[in-house]
Amino acid sequence: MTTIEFSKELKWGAATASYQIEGAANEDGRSPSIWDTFSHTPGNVKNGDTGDHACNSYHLYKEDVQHLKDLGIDIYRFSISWSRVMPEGTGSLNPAGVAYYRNLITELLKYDIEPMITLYHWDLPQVLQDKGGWENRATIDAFNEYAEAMFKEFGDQVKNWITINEPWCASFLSNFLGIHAPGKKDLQAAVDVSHHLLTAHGKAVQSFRELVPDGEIGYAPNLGWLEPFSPAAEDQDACRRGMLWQKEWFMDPVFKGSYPEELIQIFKEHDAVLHIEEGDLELISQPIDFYGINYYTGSLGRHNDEAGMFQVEEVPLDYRQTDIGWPIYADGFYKALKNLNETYGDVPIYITENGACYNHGVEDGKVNDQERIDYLKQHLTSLHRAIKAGVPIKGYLVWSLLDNFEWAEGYEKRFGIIHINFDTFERTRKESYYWYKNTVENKRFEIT
Ligand code: JJW
Repeated sequence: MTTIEFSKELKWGAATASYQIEGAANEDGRSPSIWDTFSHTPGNVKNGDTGDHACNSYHLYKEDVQHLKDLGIDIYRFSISWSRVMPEGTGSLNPAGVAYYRNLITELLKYDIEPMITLYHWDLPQVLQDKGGWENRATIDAFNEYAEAMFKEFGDQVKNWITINEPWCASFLSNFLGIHAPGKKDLQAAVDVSHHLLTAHGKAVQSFRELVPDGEIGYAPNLGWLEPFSPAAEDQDACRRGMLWQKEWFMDPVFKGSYPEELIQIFKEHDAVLHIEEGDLELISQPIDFYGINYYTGSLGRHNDEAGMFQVEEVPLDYRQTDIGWPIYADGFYKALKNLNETYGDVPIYITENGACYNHGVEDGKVNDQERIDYLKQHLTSLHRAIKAGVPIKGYLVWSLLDNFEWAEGYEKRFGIIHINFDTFERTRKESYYWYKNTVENKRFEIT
């Protein structure tokens, strides 16, 4: 038996996002977001699922906080629905929307659970999309207006903030690959969106320093890990290009004040130009207090002429994958963290998301999701290795507290440590919930 033990300082948490859990899409003055439009357009989401009802957390938040309390965690990461609190995208606040988050925060603080707010978890108000969305620089100012309003409303009670979640997904997956809202397939649009998201991040950080001087703010890029298939230069190069797209494109501007030249050139060869205005990179590269990493998967990568813009083909290391088809590569988690620390220095890191999709159902009142427990053990072991290697990890947040609306995959793909019956909204704690509770309480687990 082997024991993995963490220090008392490491914070533990769980994460969710507004559109994935709240439901109440048409209640109390919330306006539609791009995800309402996208999910209601046939063909975009598996089984025609939408976030109209989701987990109904808008009404059941007190029950959800009880599950958090019993879990014994330190931090709950959730996101604010921009269109719920500011239905016109800019301008006046919707009191009912603000009250929902105020009540949630109050409930969390009652049990000493620290709130961590994500400002943008992909649900842009549709009214702003109608004016060009993130392709339009005006959305940078709109985001800042919304962010400032939230800092003023909640900055006294909430000290942990994240500006943008997974900018790669919100730009390239959404505007180049067309898989997420708004569902475009336009490289130029995606490049513009990526830069505007980062600029919006920088501008909001600047406002935060004025409005919440005692708080901490960061952003949460997602990345997988591509390990070169062989030491051959062509495999190394292919992986470098693949990682540049996920990592350096979204992190060099923040930590080095520049975009990777090699990638600017590759985009140019595909007729997409990076448009930067004066002052953008200064805004983007302001110091942040931490960054979040969302890690799920990784592969070996090798050169293949036919494999897209970056000529990198992914080869799974073994045949195990989670129920969403993502290869399991816990070693990549360690390698990614170590590499990030070497590349960007000792900026504190939260693991803002890590978890696994397994679609177990309820049997005799139980959900036996041993595979999820195994996945968490493997990844927490990698995390422990990274901590041992000197990477400054502040906390680990599991994705997700609840099964929820998994974007283009709909409700079929389940990431929760709590099972949701999407007809009755009944919550059932999975075996992984009890395992995580035990791990959080003891700061350790056993590998047998
Ligand atoms: C990539 C796969 C084609 C969320 C992707 C699809 C198809 C070339 C999970 N993280 O629900 C990445 N998630 O809201 C945030 N992260 O393309 C939180 N990334 O490629 C979770 C989906 C994702 C993806 C999904």
